[in-house]
Amino acid sequence: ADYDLVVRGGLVASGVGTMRCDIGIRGGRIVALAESITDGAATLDAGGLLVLPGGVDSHCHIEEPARGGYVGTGGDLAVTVNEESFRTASTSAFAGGTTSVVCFVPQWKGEGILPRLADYEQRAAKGMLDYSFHQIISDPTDEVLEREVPQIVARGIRSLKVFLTYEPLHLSDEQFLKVLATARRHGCLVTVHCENYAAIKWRTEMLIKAGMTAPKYHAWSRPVVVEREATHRAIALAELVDQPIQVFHVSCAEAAEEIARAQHRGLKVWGETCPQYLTLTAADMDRPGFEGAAYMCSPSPRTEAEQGRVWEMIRRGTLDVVSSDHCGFSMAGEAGKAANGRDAPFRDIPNGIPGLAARLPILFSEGVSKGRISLEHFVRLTATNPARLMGLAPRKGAIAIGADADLALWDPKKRVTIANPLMQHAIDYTPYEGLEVTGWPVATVRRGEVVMRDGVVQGEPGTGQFLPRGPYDFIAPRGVLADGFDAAPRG
Ligand code: DUC
Ligand code: ZN
Ligand code: ZN
Ligand code: ZN
Repeated sequence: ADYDLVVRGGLVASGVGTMRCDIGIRGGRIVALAESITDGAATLDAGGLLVLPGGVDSHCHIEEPARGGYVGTGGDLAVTVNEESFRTASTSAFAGGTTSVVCFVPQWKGEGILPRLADYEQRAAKGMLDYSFHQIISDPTDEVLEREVPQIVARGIRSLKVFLTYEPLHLSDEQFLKVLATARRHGCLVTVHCENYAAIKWRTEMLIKAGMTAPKYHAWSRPVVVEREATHRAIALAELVDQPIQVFHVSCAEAAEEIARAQHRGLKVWGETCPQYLTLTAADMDRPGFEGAAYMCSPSPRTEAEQGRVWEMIRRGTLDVVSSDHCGFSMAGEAGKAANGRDAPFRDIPNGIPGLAARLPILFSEGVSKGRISLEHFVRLTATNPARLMGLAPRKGAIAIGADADLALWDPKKRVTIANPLMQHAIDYTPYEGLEVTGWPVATVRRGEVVMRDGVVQGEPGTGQFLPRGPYDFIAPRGVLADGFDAAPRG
């Protein structure tokens, strides 16, 4: 046979449109797209189905040892390792049609980055998903910036992640500027968690003093204005350095409008949002006792009206990537949401929700099935754009000759009620339990191998590949400098 696998009879979707064709796969890659291909050693029947590029989730926390476990300001620094392993994350991703991720290598204050990277590389190699890394910078010493960052760039890591909030992670403006300058010198994208640290800390202290400690006050501690301010500041500092950035998990129109203004000025600023900002609200955290913790993530989910405004910023193209920000903590047991007790104040409950498997079904259903966005826009948001912005294209994110054969075979009419067992992750709940969706993946192909069929995940642990990234256009600075003085020359 000419091909290892042929996908026959599907409607193949790309970021620019759809076409009816067969796909010939050899050696894990797409080598033919034609009206009819018959000579495959194996055949996958896609009749009546859409064939989408496998999802690219460019923002997932997997098996990430976090000091403080993404608790709010003030909590103690107990270490929680995010419960999802690369193996369970792979199962979950394949169940939901996603085939590659970009996840986070931690840095802890007082440490360099290389030892933890070596440990993390070993963990990641045990999964089935293809993966790339963002390097978190929480302690930007000269040693880290001048000696270690060039080494991780040489190893194919092309994005740095900084937090403007969280006690053990946040950077001062001066530290952030130094990271931006380092990224410019060495050719990395900088991704940013934008919330104002001091404002959240102050409000949190006031709320707790007033006895307002239940999970729902998490949202009160970080209203829209703290996100808008930090987004504005991140953009301003990136403009000063002439360094491209992506603003992570935009939850509200006011922050998105800061991004839109920057884009209109010609800056290389991109914005990402997540399914939780399209389907959950702050009211979800208003449940008896500890239950509200299940919906707690940062930024906080907002209101239904805000969800509508986020959709509008997606439609306009201001927000051009939808990732999951998968960061799972189980509700039961002592390692997850209850790490600091079931009556802990909201400040001490780990932030984050699982969403790897739910991302594509929710965005397809709420977006395409409900007529908010087109099918090709869905493909751009979930695969093509994240692959391009992260430097994974043309290998990932598109169905094209020469690309990896990563596919999601999708039944656009299948109606499913989301329930935790369908997520196939290690977390004991999903915040989307009971949500009815139209459209569901029926098979997932990773580099030519069928790794999920009718919900049954296959695949050998240890087959996920690291995706090294080289220099690429999106991360090249514009060369526009205040007063023409280059404070961060490239080299
Ligand atoms: N937000 C979360 O909700 N979890 C992980 C990190 C983050 O920024
Ligand atoms: Zn974040
Ligand atoms: Zn995150
Ligand atoms: Zn250098």
